[in-house]
Amino acid sequence: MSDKKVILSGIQPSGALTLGSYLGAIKNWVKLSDEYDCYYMIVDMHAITSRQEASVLRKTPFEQLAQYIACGLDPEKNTLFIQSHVPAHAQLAWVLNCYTMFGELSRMTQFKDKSGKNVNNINAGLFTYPALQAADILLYQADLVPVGADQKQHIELTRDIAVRFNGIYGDVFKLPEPYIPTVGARIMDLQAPTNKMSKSEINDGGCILMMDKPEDIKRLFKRAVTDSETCVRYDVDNKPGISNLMQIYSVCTGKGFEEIEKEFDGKGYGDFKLRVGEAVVELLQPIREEATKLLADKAYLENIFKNGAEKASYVANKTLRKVYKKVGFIEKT
Ligand code: AQP
Repeated sequence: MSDKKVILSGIQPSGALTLGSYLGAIKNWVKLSDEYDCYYMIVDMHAITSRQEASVLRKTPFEQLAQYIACGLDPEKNTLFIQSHVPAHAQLAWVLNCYTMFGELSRMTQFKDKSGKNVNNINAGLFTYPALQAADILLYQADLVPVGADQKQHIELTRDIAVRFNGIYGDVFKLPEPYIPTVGARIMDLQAPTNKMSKSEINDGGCILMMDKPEDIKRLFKRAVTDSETCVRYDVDNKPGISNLMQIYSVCTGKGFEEIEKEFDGKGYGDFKLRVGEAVVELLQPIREEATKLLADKAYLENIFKNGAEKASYVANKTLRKVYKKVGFIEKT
């Protein structure tokens, strides 16, 4: 067992990965993977809180894994696995559901958003999603959870659940901290820049997929919504479109907002959008090529899932055994 701190994060296979998934999550995962003991999941159990097409769900995790690796996540260094391959997630989630309050879940912004958008499928899983997410995190005694800004509330609830459980049974769970990138934590839709770029809500022309072709990426940036001024300036409230493009450009190039403002001083939006599109293409092109190669070898990807699940199960089952014992469940002989 390594004495490195533990990181856990995951992405739902609820659609093809977007530029938002990459800049808000995976790019940071790669940065953290030298320093930490990292568990990165494909959270299929979370994905079915919205209706998924089974035939698509059978494929997406492979595409997602190929893209994780192509982004630089080394499967030898990181534990890459599918959530449903480790039954301890469902088992601990049930226990934690019994230590999570109805009122707490009712206050979750994501539940309110998603139930509001999907009135025909407000299922119990959508409501108790944060308890499953708490199980995901607490099973691995994670120190840090890299997430986008929209997930902060769920991590806070995870801590509250852990504090409640530890208060009754002693120190069972480590309290995790969210790790939210300063730039890139919320990449917005290019056509509706006050909405998050989202893989399951693809607005026409608003979403860049990681596997999009260079010419399509450039075209979508050319069409991105801006404002009636002509000056490249960071101001989220009054210039959400330009500010979003600046965020994207900043994460792609490592340049700060002031530097970007100077670079495009006196130039029109056309030049700026062209340059942002090119920067995104430079970033995504090698990933797309590598992911396409990896996807051709399904056996290789299956093997990574198998090894990842074994490694994850070993750690997760240790925590689960402790929890079962604490609550008074009789050990199976
Ligand atoms: N647009 C984004 N900007 C920054 N971060 C983002 N993330 C997702 N979209 C953006 C971060 O990626 C991680 C995994 O998210 P997820 O796929 O599990 O769920 P999500 O946040 O609900 O992502 P989507 O794309 O919006 O999925 P759907 O449409 O299925 O709900 C999280 O850390 C998230 O913050």
